Amino acid sequence: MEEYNFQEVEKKWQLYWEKEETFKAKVNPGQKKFYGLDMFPYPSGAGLHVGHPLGYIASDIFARYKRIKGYNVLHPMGFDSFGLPAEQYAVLTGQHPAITTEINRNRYKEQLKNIGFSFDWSKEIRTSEPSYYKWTQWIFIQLFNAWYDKNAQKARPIETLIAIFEKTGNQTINAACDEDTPSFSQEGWKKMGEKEKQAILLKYRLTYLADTMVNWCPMLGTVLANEEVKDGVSERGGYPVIRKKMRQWSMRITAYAERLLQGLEKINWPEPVKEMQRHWIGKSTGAELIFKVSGKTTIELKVFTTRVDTTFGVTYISIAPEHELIPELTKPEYKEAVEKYVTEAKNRSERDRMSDVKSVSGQFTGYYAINPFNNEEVPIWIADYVLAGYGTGVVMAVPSSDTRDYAFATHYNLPIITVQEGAQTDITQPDFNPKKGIMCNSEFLNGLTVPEAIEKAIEFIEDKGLGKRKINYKIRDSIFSRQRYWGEPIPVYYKDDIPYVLDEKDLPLVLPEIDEYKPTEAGDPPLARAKNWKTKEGYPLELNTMPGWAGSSWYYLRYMDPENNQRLASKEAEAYWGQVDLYIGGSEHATGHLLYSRFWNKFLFDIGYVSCEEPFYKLINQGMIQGRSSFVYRIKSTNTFVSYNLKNEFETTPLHVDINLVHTDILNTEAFKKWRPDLANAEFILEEGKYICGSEVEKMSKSLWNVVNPDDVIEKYGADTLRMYEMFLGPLEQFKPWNTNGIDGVFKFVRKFWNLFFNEQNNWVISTTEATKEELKILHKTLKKVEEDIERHSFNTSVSTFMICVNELAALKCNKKTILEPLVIALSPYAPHIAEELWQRLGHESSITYAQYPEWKEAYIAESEFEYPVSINGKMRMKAKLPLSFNPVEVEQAVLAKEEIHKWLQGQKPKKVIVVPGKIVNIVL
Ligand code: ANZ
Repeated sequence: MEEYNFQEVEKKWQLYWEKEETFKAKVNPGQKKFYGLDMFPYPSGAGLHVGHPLGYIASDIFARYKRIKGYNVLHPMGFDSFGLPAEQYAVLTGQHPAITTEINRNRYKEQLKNIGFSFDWSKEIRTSEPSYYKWTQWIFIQLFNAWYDKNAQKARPIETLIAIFEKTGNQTINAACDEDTPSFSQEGWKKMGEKEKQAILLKYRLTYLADTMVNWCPMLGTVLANEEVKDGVSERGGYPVIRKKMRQWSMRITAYAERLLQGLEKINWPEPVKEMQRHWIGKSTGAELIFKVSGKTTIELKVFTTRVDTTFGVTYISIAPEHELIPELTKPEYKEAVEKYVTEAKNRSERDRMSDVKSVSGQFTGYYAINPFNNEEVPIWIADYVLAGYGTGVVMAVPSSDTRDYAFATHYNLPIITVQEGAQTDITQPDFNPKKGIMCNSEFLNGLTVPEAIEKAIEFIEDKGLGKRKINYKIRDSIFSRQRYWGEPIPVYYKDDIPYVLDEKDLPLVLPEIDEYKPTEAGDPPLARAKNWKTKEGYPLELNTMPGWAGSSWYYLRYMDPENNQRLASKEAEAYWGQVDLYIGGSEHATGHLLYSRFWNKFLFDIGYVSCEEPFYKLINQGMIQGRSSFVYRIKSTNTFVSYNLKNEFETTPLHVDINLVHTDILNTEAFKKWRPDLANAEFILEEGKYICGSEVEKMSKSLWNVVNPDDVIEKYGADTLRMYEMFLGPLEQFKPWNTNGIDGVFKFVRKFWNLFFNEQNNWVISTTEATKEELKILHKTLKKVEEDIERHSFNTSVSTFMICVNELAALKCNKKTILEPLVIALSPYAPHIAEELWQRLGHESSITYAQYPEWKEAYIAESEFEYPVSINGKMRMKAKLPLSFNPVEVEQAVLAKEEIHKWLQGQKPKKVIVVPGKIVNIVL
């Protein structure tokens, strides 16, 4: 029998889809829409491995399913094509990153096409194309020209802010702005010169230049994000990193903190991702409380606390090493120690400082603060667990209630006063004494729960003027400047040192050509190498570029209308496609990309360019496919390798071996010797004539030699098998090892399905005879299960349902059109190539893509009979198969009429017969 020629069939349909533009999506207001999106890849030099397409396969199945369910589907793909690896390669080789990127993108595209995805390639975008980043730059300009009105809870044009300044200054305004914004009146504003005015406006703009503490790595010549720094050195390369103030562009994401938090309630995302975002936004409700300083009437220390109710337990105050009051707050005899401490502490990254509970460190200043609740003096310390950028940078330390304060107090022998949660009883006075500033809470906070005590304590301090209620967010504004080449130029020029944005008509500001892709000797970013990097008028242009997340923060919008050069997407297309209905991608983007794009989307919503406040309605994080690495064991200081089960007799070092040299754990020793020159004369200690390798499940990575290339799998088994197999591996969200053992089963399934349509001579044998009840039941229960599973994104169970179905139909030798044709449609999202081929052979002229999902009918599935368990005096004794249509009386009669029952009744007459229809029969004797 001739076998199903998947290679030929798959190529045929891939070409057909391309030629016919089968998946091209057009706005069609009369039809319901579905927007299914994948996180687009960065085209790296290594190409795709089988782990990458896992999510793409799932979303493709869903997109194809939605089409046969009658939806107009937008399912695009593109490339996040700016980025560091191409730049680093360029630094090393001089090869322009655009060239490397283009080569990699072509390879990715080809690999993706081989898998048979239903992407609308006419909508492909690349973030590094000027026609794309023109709009990334345009968004930057809009952010620059906007401020955030906290009363209206939205972004507004900067002109409206200027108008307010001109009328009333900034004293009545409720806006998101820099901490150090000075207050000025209407006259004050009018008196300012252009430079001064611009400096003030920068403090309000949604993207702004400011001196920010950054992690600066002199050797790499760039700023690093917190997560790129470990123990004071760069994660890549291990170069020293210092904390340094630099003038950087930032995005005022903090203005949107509350909306980013609230918006999470309106979207269908995995709870852990929402929780990570909540945590990242870090809303905390508490109070600012004022501590006076003993002997320093000029200074008041404001603390932020979430637990005002514990103020009685305060035994010291700690302030951040960066706090600007430190010089003033240091007694001369402590000056030297304080300065030394401050220098050391500043160089530790925030993350280290927060997480390192064990190695607490601090320095006493010589001054004391006064506890406003009881007038006790407590020492003022500098401690690096206090962060400058959070709250007020000053903490009232309560060692009895807070673990970090406790560790610190124990370390430095500071007192610990035990306070009872929410109820402190050891104070004698009944109430606040305004003269002495003493209060007690025996009647005041006693017996309350913690939240009640906090609430009451806040009311109390507000009442007495000791402080006020305060909400803080942990989220920081995002630094937006990168000292790199391969990113979007920031559309800014400088006049008199003041930044101005380019005119929109001058966009895109195209990345200039430069001779080398690294910083200049003077330490300026690579763009400083560009000749004539100036505006037409001769003003110098910005040298920093945008970070990797800029282009990916809005790409889902561009797919809607990628060729538009008037707008980032036409109103019509945006209104129609709206929100992404299903977004599939890795969980590593939980707080980066997924937060930034929500922020930009909300901003674009505020200025009227998008119609949905949240960009992604449903999110699924696919799990990772791990690799199965193979190991050989080299006997120490020899070139002899010992087989797995004998290795304990020697002292060995394990060595990753290319999995292509290993088959079912047996090493191809000849190929191994040719693998690397140093192995040419390797010797082996075998077991039963074979060299057995060890194995381990690890991340799939080139460096671990465990990468499986989808091209190879497709070559051997076909894309349909790859698609179904990836789904079959387990639930989409789970992490799971790639294990080719099961792939044969899926491969057989595909051929078995094909064989339902052909006889042994490979002749088409589809019959038009009417289907039997049994066949209909198999079909309809399959359709039902598959539909229910796919709706809840359970793809692995759908695949096994198809397998069961095909086995059952094969056993019946079913070749009826009325059964097989609907099945082909239902299978088409999973195995689109074979489905197209059979569909065509079934006599259809157009693609199966737009067939209609077959409706399943309960009537065919419903069981007509039920096997009742019959219990007698509580013991199950026999079974009775009866029609489900019987009423209880009929069931009772039928059971009692059974031959077998007499054995159990032994002539006795039942006292009672209880029938639960469709469930059980109980006989009481
Ligand atoms: C007294 C107290 C008692 C506190 C207690 C906590 C527990 P969240 O919830 O994260 O907002 N804090 C305030 N500013 C800080 C800073 N810049 N760096 C480090 N810690 C700071 O935490 C707020 C609490 O963290 C505040 O409430 C303060 O300690 C501390 F049983 O005040 B608390």
